[in-house]
Amino acid sequence: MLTIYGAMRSRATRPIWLLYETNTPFQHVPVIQSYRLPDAAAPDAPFNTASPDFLKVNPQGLVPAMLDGDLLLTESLAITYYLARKFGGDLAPRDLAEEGQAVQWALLGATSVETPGLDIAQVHGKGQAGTPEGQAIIAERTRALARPFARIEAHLQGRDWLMGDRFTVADIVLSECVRYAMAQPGIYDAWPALAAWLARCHARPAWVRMWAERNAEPV
Ligand SMILES: N[C@@H](CCC(=O)N[C@@H](CS)C(=O)NCC(=O)O)C(=O)O
Repeated sequence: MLTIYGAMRSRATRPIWLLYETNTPFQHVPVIQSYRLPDAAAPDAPFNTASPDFLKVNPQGLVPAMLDGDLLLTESLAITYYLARKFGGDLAPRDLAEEGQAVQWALLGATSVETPGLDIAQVHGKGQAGTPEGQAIIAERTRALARPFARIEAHLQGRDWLMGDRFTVADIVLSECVRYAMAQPGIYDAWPALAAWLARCHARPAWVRMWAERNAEPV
C-alpha cells in the first residue's frame, strides 16, 4: 500500500494534503524528527528519523519519504508532484506549459520562501519574537520574502489560483511554504492578492483536515 512516512509537524503535510484532496487511501507512518526527542536512541523512543528501521527506508534520515510499491521517493515536492500525477486528475499539470509553471512555483517555494518562512516560524515557536535578536531575524527574513512575495502578488492579480484557472498541486506546495511566516502579525499585509490566495487555500476542506491533525500532534 502507498505509505507516507513523516509526522504531521513536518513537510509531510504537503503530500498528505494532496492525498486528502483526492481521497486516496494510504498508510501513514508518523516518523518524528529525532531532534524533537530528548533521546532518540532510547529503547522506548518513538519511531524517529534516526531509528535504524527508518534509515533503511531513507538513509538521509529525513521525512517525508514515500513508498509506492518498490518506488521510494524522498523530497516533499517530488512526492507531492508524483502523487498529483498518479491520483490528482486536474490537480496535476495538464500540458508542458503547466509542467513548467508547476516546477517554477515549487522551486520558488523551496529556494526563496521556505527558509526565511521557517526562520520566522522558529522565532515565534521559541517565544523569541519579542526579543531584539528575534526581531532582527524577523526583519531580515521579512526583507528576504519581499521579492518572492512580489512575484506571487503580481501573478495573482485577477487570478484565484497559480495556474490554469483551477486549484492545483502548485497551490499546495507553494502555499505550504508561504504559510510558514503566518505567525508574524501583518506579514502578508503588503501582499493582498497573496493573502487572499492563502486564505482560499486554507478554506479547502482537505487543508482544514490536515491542519487539525497537524495541530493535534504535540509540539
Ligand atoms: N528538502 C526536504 C527537506 C526534508 C526535511 O528537512 N525534513 C525534516 C522535517 S520537515 C526532517 O526530517 N528533519 C529531521 C532531521 O533533520 O533530523 C523535503 O522537502 O522533503
